[in-house]
Amino acid sequence: MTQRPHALGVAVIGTGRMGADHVRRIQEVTSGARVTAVVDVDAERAKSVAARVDGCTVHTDPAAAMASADVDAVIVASPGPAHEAALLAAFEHDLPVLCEKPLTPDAASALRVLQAEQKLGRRRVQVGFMRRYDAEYMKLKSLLETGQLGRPLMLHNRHRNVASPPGWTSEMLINDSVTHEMDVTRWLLGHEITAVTVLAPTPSANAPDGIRDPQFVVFETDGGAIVDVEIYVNCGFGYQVQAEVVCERGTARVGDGHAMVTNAAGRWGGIIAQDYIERFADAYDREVQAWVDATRRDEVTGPSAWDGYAVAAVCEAAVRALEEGGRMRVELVERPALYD
Ligand code: NAD
Ligand code: ISE
Repeated sequence: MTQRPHALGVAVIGTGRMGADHVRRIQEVTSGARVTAVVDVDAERAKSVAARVDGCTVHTDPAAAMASADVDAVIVASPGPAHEAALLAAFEHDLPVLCEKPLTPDAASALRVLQAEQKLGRRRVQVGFMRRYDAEYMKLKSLLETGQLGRPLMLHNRHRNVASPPGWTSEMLINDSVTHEMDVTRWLLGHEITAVTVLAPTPSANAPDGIRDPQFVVFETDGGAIVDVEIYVNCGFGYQVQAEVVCERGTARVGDGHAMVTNAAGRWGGIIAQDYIERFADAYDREVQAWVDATRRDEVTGPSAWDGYAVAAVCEAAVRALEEGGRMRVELVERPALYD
């Protein structure tokens, strides 16, 4: 197996919350890579992130960074609507990409990316569905693959955030948050999601005006499983992501966060993480290292553009189910051979 002898030069596009964290990660945690360029439409933000990295150039145009001789690969961490342009530019420069979720915000644009990647004739994109790199989710996947528990019948998920950022809408609970459970369902069970129903109780008093929070989302899969997701993005008390698979001969559950339990003063308890950066720190580290290692071997592994497209299609059906009520079928194009 051949591997590039030099460290991978990475351009990070978007230097907000995730982008800045990926820059830190590559510089301080990841081996075999260094950040050579950062890009942000907000030049001041990009400059302040680049100031922490020796020799890093600053750009406001992703294509200019991609044309640099010391850029071998790209991390896209701009908002979802900017992903398609960045991905197509990376394809033109024949650069491998780690693209934060979502691949793109809707199925039509995701399909355009899928078609452009097929024209290249090889995979170029890994999508940032980082739960696949979380130690607990990986154990759960391995257990299901042994078949010991029998066929999965149901998957229960809880996804809670402390508070939604300003400007959130009811659709974003699906498009921004439940996307992770869509990917987890497809990956853990190895099924496609075929239909979606969304129910919403009277909104929590914590929810900003007009936001339908929490929501209860139900998937049906082509493997005959039923999956439910409680999404509650203004729960106030912590960041919690839990999953329990119910199989024919047993159940398995992850995400209880019982790394340390204290007993004192007549009480027992632990600490709840407050955000995804804390809860999934190890998963992001593993995800980026896996991407760097594969890229240096000239391979692409992990969640593919097909996975990004399939999730975008489920999101569209789920948003229709939220808006119109009832059960919506998910329509997918035929899976191209490149993603078999
Ligand atoms: P953010 O708003 O904090 O940062 C986005 C940055 O991109 C901003 O600095 C903005 O100025 C910049 N930007 C906007 N348009 C751009 C363009 N066309 N080119 C270059 N830069 C541009 O957002 P964030 O929370 O860091 O989210 C970024 C991405 O990461 C999104 O796709 C989001 O869904 C994803 N995300 C993933 C996770 C996860 O758990 N995997 C968590 C949070 C966010
Ligand atoms: C955010 O964009 C993420 O991807 C987080 O993992 C998720 O928990 C959160 O709800 C989203 O807003």
